[in-house]
Amino acid sequence: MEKEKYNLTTDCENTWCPGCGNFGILSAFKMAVTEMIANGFPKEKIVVVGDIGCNSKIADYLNLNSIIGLHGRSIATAEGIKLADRGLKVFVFAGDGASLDEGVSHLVHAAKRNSNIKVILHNNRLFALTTGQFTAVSPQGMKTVSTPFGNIEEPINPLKLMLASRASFIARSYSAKLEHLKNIILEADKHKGFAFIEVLQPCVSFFNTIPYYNEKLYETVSEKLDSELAALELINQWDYVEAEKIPLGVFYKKERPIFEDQAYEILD
Ligand SMILES: Cc1ncc(C[n+]2csc(CCOP(=O)(O)OP(=O)(O)O)c2C)c(N)n1
Ligand code: SF4
Repeated sequence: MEKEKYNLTTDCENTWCPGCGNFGILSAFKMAVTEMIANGFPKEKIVVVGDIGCNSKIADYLNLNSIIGLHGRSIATAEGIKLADRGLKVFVFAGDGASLDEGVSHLVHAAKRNSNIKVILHNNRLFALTTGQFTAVSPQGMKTVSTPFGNIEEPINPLKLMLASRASFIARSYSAKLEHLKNIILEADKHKGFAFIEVLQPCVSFFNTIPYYNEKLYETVSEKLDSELAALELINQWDYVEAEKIPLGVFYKKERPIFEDQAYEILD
């Protein structure tokens, strides 16, 4: 029984491409959940909300309560779950296509209302499952099946979007840095309020960013976590165009009233 408590693996066949960054996210999340369970949190009260796409197969590979939402709508589903039972830990896994294109309004409004859910964004910078169309974070000039002459548009910066949307926890990690990602997931879990974790996740089949990230990424620790200006300085080190270095870490953290708690105050 004690052993079963820690079993997070399912017998579902894994269909990710060998070398995909999603494997690292799955491992880091399992490590984080193992710590949560070891610290006494009941496994059955952890909920995984998947979206649609390669990333969201993670829900099939985790022996946890889970639900797959509609494409771009998983954040709304997660908010409903958290509102129904504030005792649950609710983790959303979604791609950049889902959260920065189709469902961008859900992401913005969940951050704005400070819903106490944790969003883990698998940022591979394209729609991978459907064979690599461009998204809001694809580089300008990138040729994909939907931009055969090169992407005309400039990418948005999701962390700046989150800062402007009043997200109370903003962080970035890398799918190949398991310990770093695990620690950030645990920090997001402890944070009381909405948490956004961007995970840079190479898609080895359609946009292999591994050499680029291995050269540019570095880990940093912010001394002024509650300062929007300090966060912006870190975020601006990489504005999704060429950069000297790309920082990883928690960039912003500041507590403010939680949506669900305020809603229950009205109801009670
Ligand atoms: C509303 C809607 N639009 C489009 C699709 C088709 N579709 C399924 S998966 C997918 C790509 C998913 O890309 P992303 O969210 O970035 O996740 P990834 O596959 O890259 O992990 C698309 C466009 C869909 N299922 N529903
Ligand atoms: S297509 Fe890309 S994101 Fe999808 S499983 Fe393969 S490597 Fe991973």
